[in-house]
Amino acid sequence: MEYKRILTIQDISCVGQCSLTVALPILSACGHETCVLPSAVLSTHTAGFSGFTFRDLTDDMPSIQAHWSKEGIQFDGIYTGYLGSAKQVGYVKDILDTMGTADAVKIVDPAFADNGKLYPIFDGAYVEAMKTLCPSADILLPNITEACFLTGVEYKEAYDENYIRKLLTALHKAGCSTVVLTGVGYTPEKTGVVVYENGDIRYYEHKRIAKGCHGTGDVYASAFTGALLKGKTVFEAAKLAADYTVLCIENTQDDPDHWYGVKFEPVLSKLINNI
Ligand code: PXL
Repeated sequence: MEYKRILTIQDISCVGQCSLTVALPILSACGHETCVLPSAVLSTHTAGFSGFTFRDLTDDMPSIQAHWSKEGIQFDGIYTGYLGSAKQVGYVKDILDTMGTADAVKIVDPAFADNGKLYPIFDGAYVEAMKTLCPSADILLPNITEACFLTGVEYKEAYDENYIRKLLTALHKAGCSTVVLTGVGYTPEKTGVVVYENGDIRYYEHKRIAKGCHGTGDVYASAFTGALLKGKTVFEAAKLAADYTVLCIENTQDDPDHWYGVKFEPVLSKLINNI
């Protein structure tokens, strides 16, 4: 049985079901050894809670990496998400470039914006730094907002296939080889993911659940990484992760008190069975 060692770099939001509290259980449940590098520690995530604490761990990164190098530690997969600062993006780029095994898979979820807007702690300098990270990724997992910030293409709420093709071409020019673009829907009832690989574009469409939920990007990226490292193709992993994310939203939508994340744990077995 394949047993891969994955490093995931993203924040710990102590409460809020996102980032490491989602990635670690999902990747472990998929059967991978999961190592973590926390980018920051927050009391909660920043989408809907006010007064959250934020401890930036940027300055710890070089010594952690140096220790791993001294120990000869390498990773079969490196998956990055929400990072702590523009300076940190430089350190993470070095980790992507140097800490993988010869055939390591590197997955970057830009995780800095949604619905046309940057998340609260980020600014233009952070976006510029993220542009330098893209060429170090084998697979980029942006939503449409992030793809627009990374390419300068105008953000649109309503669009057609030509617009999506333009975004993918612009991302490719920016150095992204394979792209899984999330949240692409052409009708009110459906949404889906577009996979851009070797110049080919494939679309997996599935039902759109009216209620948008926080943390679904992290659930999606973690399930995608877990499935890919289990030997699924990029398109198969994109599809499995989409189906799992829909299940997580369905499992949460009837509980108004659970506005801050999705109840992904009770349906994890469905993801594992499909992998
Ligand atoms: O789910 C993305 C995410 C991760 N981490 C933190 C966030 C968000 C989205 O807002 O605030 C801290």
